[in-house]
Amino acid sequence: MSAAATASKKRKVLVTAALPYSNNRPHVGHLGGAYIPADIYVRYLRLAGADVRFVCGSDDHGVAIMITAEKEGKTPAEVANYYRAKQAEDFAGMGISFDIYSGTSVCPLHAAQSQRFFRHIHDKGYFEKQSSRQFYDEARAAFLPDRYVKGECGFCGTPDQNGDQCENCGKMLDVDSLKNARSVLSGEPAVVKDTVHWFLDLSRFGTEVERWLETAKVREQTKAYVSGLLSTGLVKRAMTRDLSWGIPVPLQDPDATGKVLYVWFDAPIGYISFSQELCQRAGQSASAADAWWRSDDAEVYHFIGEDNTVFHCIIWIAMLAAEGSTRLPNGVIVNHFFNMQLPGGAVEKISKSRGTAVWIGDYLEAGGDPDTLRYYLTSIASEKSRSVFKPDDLEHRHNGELADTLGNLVNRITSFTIKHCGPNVPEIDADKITDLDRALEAGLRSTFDDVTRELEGHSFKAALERVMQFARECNKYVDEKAPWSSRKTDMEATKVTLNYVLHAIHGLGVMLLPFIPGAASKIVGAFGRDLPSVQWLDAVEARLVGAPLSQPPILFQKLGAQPTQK
Ligand code: B3M
Ligand code: ZN
Repeated sequence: MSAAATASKKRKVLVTAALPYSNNRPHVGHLGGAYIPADIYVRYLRLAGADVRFVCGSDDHGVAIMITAEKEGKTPAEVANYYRAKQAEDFAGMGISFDIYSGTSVCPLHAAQSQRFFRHIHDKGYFEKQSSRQFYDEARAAFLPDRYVKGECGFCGTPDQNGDQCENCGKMLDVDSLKNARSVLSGEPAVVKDTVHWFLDLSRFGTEVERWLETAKVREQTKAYVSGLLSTGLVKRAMTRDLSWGIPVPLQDPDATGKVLYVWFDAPIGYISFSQELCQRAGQSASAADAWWRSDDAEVYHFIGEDNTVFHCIIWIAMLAAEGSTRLPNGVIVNHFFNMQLPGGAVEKISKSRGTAVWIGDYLEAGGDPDTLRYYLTSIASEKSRSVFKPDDLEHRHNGELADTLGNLVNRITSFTIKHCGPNVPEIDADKITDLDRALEAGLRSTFDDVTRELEGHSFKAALERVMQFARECNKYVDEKAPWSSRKTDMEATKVTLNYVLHAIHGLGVMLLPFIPGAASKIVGAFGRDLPSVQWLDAVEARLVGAPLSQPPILFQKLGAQPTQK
């Protein structure tokens, strides 16, 4: 049985979703990769009675934002503020239920928290100040961090790679292993020059990372990937940069002048500073966030896309171990990317520049139902390997699964019951209960157990499939029991059928709340239940006899259908 269902003490869980760079609006790949799975988990935990905080915000520093600012003729802060607001709007439109959406350049606690972290690690002697060779753009007289340079991976030869990591082989890259590097700023070949930086020798924390990986909740392929990186050995990484936009390096050292913290140093600290900001907004002190970040009773989970794995499963763990006052996360849940099927059938990577992305803002603006997209993205979730987003498939599943299997079941059973038995869940005569009815009830229970287990194990796709399998069982049950004909000869037996299937529908509604909150709240609403009072266990334990029943609105209109003639 799940911890959530049996624990007497309230479980405390903090869930984060990757902080998107604030130079972009989210597309379906982002949503399906991190934000929807995190939101499903959070909604489930809230229903299960846990004390949850869902923390996110934008990653405002770093080169990505500077490049956009340069292109758009704006300041980095203007770019960050613009996109942060758009991101918040898109996430809200999709029902992503963050408790806070802050930003690393606007959270009032973030700079100080990041500097404290840096100083603490520095005071413990874990940084090595070193002159290092960095790419440099002579035309622009600027050092070129990670993403300001592109070149060929020296390990596998893949062209057009950023300076930090090869997208193809996953190896970390540096001035020696990135070949034929060119500056993104000027397009000129990048030269290599000396500059002083503060390095964290990750190999000093190899044992901590390894030990963490043994017990952390991570998917199998994540574990294999990180173990692989550990076995080839960890390197020193510079935690400072020569940039004008970022959090100043907090040291009284002339060499620190003009330098800022590496964006991947300050960004994950955002998880902590935003949690503190959330506490302050609730009228508590910032240190109230320690109940999650420093207590062994709490759990912390990070949801991310595959490209962020190294940063969360190695660098962040090493940073936390070095700093020492904050607990390590209980899990890092990684999803792979989606590819996109284009008209004509070809499959490509989602790419902004090639125009293959489906933007959330566009989807919502065109009147797209957030539930449909949440459902579809979960049903194709890339939990084990990359999967493909197929626009036709989205419509197909919406019509076949959401409208026909689910919506139709709910609408026809509620309207049939109200018409023939009145506006309450019917009472039943126990003598009329048959094996078919008992089997449906047992099916609801086993579905609930399976779905709970899958959600606890972060297998959201399997959890949703299991719920929908039960929806099909419900349809089969109704077809077999045929209440539309039994009502003519045996109203009492018909009431049993309706009572049982209504309990099942209610259970479906509760179990679907994390996945498709809009439609699912209409389902539980049909039983006169208002959301805050609904609990996860109600899916199987609610006693609904006599509960007021109302006809919910049509849950899902078919997509692509011609308007019907009146
Ligand atoms: N901003 C990378 C990304 O948006 C980075 C994530 C930070 S999570 C702390 O993919
Ligand atoms: Zn490579």
